[in-house]
Amino acid sequence: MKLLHGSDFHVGLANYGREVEEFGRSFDAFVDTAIANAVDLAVASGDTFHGRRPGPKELRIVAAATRRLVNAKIPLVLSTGNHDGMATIADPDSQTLGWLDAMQLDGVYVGIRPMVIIVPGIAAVSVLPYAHKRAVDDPGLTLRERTDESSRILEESIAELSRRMTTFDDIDHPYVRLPRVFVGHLTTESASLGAEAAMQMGWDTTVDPAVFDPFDYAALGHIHVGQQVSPKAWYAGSPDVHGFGEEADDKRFLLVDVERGRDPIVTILPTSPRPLIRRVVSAAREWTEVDEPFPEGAVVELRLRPSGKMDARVARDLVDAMRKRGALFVQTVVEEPEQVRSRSRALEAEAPVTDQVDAWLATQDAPESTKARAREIAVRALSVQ
Ligand SMILES: [Mn+2]
Repeated sequence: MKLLHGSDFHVGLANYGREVEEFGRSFDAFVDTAIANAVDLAVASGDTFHGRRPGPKELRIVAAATRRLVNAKIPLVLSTGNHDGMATIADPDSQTLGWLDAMQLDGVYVGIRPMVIIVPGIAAVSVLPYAHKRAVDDPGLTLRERTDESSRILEESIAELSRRMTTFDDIDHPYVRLPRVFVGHLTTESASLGAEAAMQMGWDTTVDPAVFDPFDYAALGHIHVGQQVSPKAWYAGSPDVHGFGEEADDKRFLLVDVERGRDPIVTILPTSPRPLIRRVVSAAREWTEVDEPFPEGAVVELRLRPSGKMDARVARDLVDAMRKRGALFVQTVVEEPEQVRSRSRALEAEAPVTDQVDAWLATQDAPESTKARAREIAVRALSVQ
């Protein structure tokens, strides 16, 4: 069985001069790729929409693309993400994708609650909607205990879904040969986070990726850096570059060959996100100098690093020159001397997560034992966007 796995489309996001349609084109490309590869199943692992109240353009884009999959007779399974989940916690009627579920389109399965979906002749699919950690908010527990407790509940929910599938193990069961697929939007303990995500420190529930071992493939969403986290579990990542710090990440869909009882065979299909590039113009150079060419339509972050007072007109000329060379959008950042000094600090986006946590803890006034414990929790519970 061949499936196409995409995730974190964020249709509705429009930043750096980009239109809503741009992120929509990635969802269209996902459908085109599914049809071109004649897959048996398409899987979108959450955050299809960027917001819980998608506007008419976003709805139209997703509805039209979904219709094309229906016409091509390719089943589609969607899970919900943190961006397009319930508007009200614990109220399934407030699910962003509720309208799509209500339409009951042939072969379109929306995971607005935990469920095992039988896609006839293709796969048995366990879907787990995004589980918000606030759903486990026992005020009697410490933050550490709450984080552990929500991880335990999440792992138990996944184990329960895989247990439900063990009823198919009987050799005479009609579903015994069906590949078992998991679809969900969550963080795993071993995943490396995106540069942007690493800067947004917070608390998020994490699961041990070993919990996916009973499945033949786990199609994960939430972390925007595409990666494999266990023999069975992969993040497709976002097909678009959302912001600076992730401009060097490879963006992709995953074409996956899944059979019952063996590890998945995954082929990475690169997407074509709009290039985001950084250009630093330092005081050591002439202000008017923009000698490096960049791709047509690029979003450019122009970092000005003046040693003295900067002439605003010169900065404007630089932006104009970049636009003439084909930049879609130029964001100007003037680095203050303090920022220039801070560049060497570990809080640089390129630094490993542990260094960033250490750098932050170094600024905190707390006993070393508390810091050590905070470090341990922070490193394993770093949240993502
Ligand atoms: Mn996302």
